[in-house]
Amino acid sequence: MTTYAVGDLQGCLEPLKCLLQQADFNPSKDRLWLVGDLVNRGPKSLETLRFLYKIRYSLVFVLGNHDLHLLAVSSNIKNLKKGDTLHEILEAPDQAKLLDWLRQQKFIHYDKSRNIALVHAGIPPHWTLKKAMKYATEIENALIDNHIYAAYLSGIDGNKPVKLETNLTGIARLRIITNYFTRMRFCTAKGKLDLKHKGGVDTVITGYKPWFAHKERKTRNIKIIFGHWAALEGKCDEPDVFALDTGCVWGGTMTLMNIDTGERLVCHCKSFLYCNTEGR
Ligand SMILES: [Mn+2]
Repeated sequence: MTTYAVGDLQGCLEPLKCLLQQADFNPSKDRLWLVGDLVNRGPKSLETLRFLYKIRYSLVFVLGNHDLHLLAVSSNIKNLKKGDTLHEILEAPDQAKLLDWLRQQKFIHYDKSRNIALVHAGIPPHWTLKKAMKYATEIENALIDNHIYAAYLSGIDGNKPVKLETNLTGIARLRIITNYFTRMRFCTAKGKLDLKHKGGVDTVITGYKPWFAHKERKTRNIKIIFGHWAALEGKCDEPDVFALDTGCVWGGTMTLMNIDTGERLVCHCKSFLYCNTEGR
């Protein structure tokens, strides 16, 4: 049994299949971890979800910002945005089954035996793993609770507040926790977010650093696998932090990593003519 992790799919099914074939992936034996953003901007969001649903017992995954956007759009809570490629899912006869399944997923997965956490964007530097697990539960509960679901999804857009203050309550609290897990790139040592900059690690914002680069980061005792940040091109100099988004949907590559050996396989997405140059 081998466990692999793959970067952001965003509806790019052929590159995923290419990687699974290269790895000789067997769903009855092996396991596949996904960093989230399974859908949107790419060409085959519906087929990707259907493919993953079929092998759902072999999967572990966390939700990304695009997955949350899909849930909001499909519940008529939000409108489609320019560049969204979610139309097919919204018209699919099996959408309820697929979306229900998405709704039940987590924002962090921690594998105790390997001491590895899987998240979409990251874990802010001032949080311990224990805190991250606790905060993730708050938004996971909001997602599955029929009384809070609509309010949660309609209230999570926005860049404020920039920090989780302990006394913060209500939708603002759920929004900042969601932004940490699904949209974070740069922040201060105390977890103040900058959600505007999307460049690489050399982007200079005074007082801010990539979330993983803070010296006093409280998760230095665990391994972390994440996606979301295509500008990193899969490179992260921090020991035990693994960036897997290599920008497939933007004409880059898709990356699959054996989580025990660190060995990586790459599929060049341009060969599938799925290069998407629309805005992110
Ligand atoms: Mn993302």
